[in-house]
Amino acid sequence: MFITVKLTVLLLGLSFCYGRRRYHFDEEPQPVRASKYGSLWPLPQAVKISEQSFKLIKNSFAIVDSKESSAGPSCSPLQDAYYRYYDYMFGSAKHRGLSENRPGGPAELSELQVWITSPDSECDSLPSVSSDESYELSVDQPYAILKAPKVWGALRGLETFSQLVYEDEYGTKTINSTAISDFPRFAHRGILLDTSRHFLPVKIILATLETMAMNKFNVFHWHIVDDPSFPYMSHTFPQLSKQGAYHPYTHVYTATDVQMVIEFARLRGIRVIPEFDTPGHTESWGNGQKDLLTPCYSGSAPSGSFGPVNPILNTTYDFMNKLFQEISTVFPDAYIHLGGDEVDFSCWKSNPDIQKFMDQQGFGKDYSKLESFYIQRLLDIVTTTKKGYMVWQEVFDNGVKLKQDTIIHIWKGTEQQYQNEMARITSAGYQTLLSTPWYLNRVTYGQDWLGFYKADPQDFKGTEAQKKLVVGGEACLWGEYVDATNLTPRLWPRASAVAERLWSSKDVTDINDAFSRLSMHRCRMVERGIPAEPLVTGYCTHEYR
Ligand code: CP6
Repeated sequence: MFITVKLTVLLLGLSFCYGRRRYHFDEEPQPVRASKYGSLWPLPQAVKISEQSFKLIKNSFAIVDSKESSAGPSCSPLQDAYYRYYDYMFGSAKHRGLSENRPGGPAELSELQVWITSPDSECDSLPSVSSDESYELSVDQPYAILKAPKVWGALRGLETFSQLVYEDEYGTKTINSTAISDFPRFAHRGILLDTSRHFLPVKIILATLETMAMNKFNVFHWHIVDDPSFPYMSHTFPQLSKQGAYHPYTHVYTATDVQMVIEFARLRGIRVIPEFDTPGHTESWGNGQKDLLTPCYSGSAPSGSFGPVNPILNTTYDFMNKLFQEISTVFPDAYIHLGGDEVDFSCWKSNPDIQKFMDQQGFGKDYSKLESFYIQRLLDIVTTTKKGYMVWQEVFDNGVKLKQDTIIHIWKGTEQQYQNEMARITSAGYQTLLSTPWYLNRVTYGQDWLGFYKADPQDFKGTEAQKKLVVGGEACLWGEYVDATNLTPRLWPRASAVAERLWSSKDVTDINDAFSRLSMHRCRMVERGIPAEPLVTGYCTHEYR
């Protein structure tokens, strides 16, 4: 239920100005009006903003634990976030003389009290797919209160609180009396980064995690290795990155790097799910691991090139066993992504040993049966690590037997095709995750955020029970044409459109309202130092510098 009161003076601080003319959307040209929800993004489930406003004064405002909170000064995700959000709210505040004490100005709000209501705050835990991210925020006198069962909800609520703060016409930090009750629509809201096509320095991964938190994303899908390079430094198989990375020392992720990424993400309520994609997309693995890949043949002799992982050798499975034992301890999340996409059969077809094996197994000429044979054995290995797994859709399409808690990740097809795929997967009782409409590496001219925004992961033919099996979605930034120079503006604010689709209520579909809020949200990211690209013509009050 949304009860709202008209706002008058809001939106001055973080304004994106529309100037003298109308902006024309693809379909329906309409004048752009400021949203009654200010710059909130993604829009909370229930918002009530009143006209009464309070001022926030840098030197007297504080974010504190409430007396009743189950979290205290040793709760690192909260203490860290208090500093972060204090800086975001006041960092750019210039000293503006006596404006804060002008006569007739608003009353002061001096505290935000944060109250973790459940006995176990989960301060020292890792976020998971079942983490409670709900919160309730009340901004009123004498102090604002943020109530959340767990730290994860408090983190989301702190971001929301910071989004309510704006500068009034005197430059005073101001917040309106507000009541918000909020929770995510989907539990899995991810970003995929590809660190194989181009190496991404840890610094830009951390900057992406920081921006993800501003957009309430909660999963970093780390497509860490692929054909062109193997930057993951394995302690069991050091040759993999020595021979397979673009550079053995400068273009690798050490154990310390990986731990840093995981802890930085945890402090923001973000899970890190690594993907070690096999049996295809493994060219770089072959450099450091003899006999792992299938030798391709040209006629009766090996051609010198290699194909997918060789599925007919026991040594392959010994290797996978040891590697996934390591991965399952280095990456603490309960899930690992096992890939399984785009396996090219031509090399397998050319190899006489593989042909013989196909005959022995009775696979005939159906190479998807060989692929399934491999994946089945890999799944058995990963099951011994007690992890859940995610796989790309081909694994389901090929009829591999999957554990019931497997998450099937949809990445291809037209709208019609991916919606049919979602119907098939969920009617078989599996959980699913959508990426097809959210390939942010694809660029077109114009406002392509609209297309990302309009896609809805529950728009397919199915029962309510089937719709519940949709765990969420991921925006993908494949790395062929992306490195640290262009990653950030390619991701933001286009990924923000996906963020709102995955967090907010299904009926949040007003394009004009979204445009207004997203323009301001984008300016806020710019103000926070993130070079997020513009949606269309216009300007920010505080431009990027
Ligand atoms: N790499 C891997 C890729 C892609 C996939 N897997 C991909 C395919 C088509 C497009 C974009 C990315 N680059 N390992 C498919 C999941 Cl358009």
